[in-house]
Amino acid sequence: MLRIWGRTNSINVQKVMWAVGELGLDFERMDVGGEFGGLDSADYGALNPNRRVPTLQDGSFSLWESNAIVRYLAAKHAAGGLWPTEPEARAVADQWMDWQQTTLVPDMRIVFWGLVRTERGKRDTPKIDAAVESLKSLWDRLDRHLGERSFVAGDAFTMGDIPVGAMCHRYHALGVERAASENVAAWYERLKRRPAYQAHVMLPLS
Ligand SMILES: N[C@@H](CCC(=O)N[C@@H](CS)C(=O)NCC(=O)O)C(=O)O
Repeated sequence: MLRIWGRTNSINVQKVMWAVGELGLDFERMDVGGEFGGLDSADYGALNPNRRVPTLQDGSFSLWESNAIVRYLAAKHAAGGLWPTEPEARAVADQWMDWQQTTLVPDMRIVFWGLVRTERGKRDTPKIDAAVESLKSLWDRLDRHLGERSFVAGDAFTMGDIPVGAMCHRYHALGVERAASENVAAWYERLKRRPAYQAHVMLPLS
């Protein structure tokens, strides 16, 4: 059985849990990180030297980095489905997975930490406002891409939808001003109909 280490309110854990849910795999999840602590132990450090969540254990194999875990699970259990076998579709899925980590995360982190994890009086409002503005044009890039396809890598749901899809729920839940982004909105509605998204991603912000 798979073991996933990480608290449910971590977006990076949510990506992995969503993938596990889509694949219908048996799992046990261990609450570590955030208020649960546990990342400083020697045993956890041996599994994940970054001391972050998530970490996956699959038998004697362990893996960290959420997007790498999603790719691993998809390749192992759903080649031709969640893991596209056609090279161009897989590359496009990979592209948007990397884009989420490298391009979307910095501004999303500023807004999420600023509004959800920082007391009102201590917020750096100009910095948060600038990130909110920047996010409009970032999400617009995905909006233009989704104008020509139903999902990130084509007309079927794949691993490429998972990192940006998890972040999309968080973006909407933050309640900040967003651009119209009609294609993102329609795609988000499609994601919201997926039981694994409802179970593992559509959780209250905390
Ligand atoms: N790039 C890593 C980032 C991992 C990361 O920063 N995780 C955060 C939670 S989203 C964490 O472990 N924070 C410390 C904690 O939970 O105590 C990944 O995608 O897995």
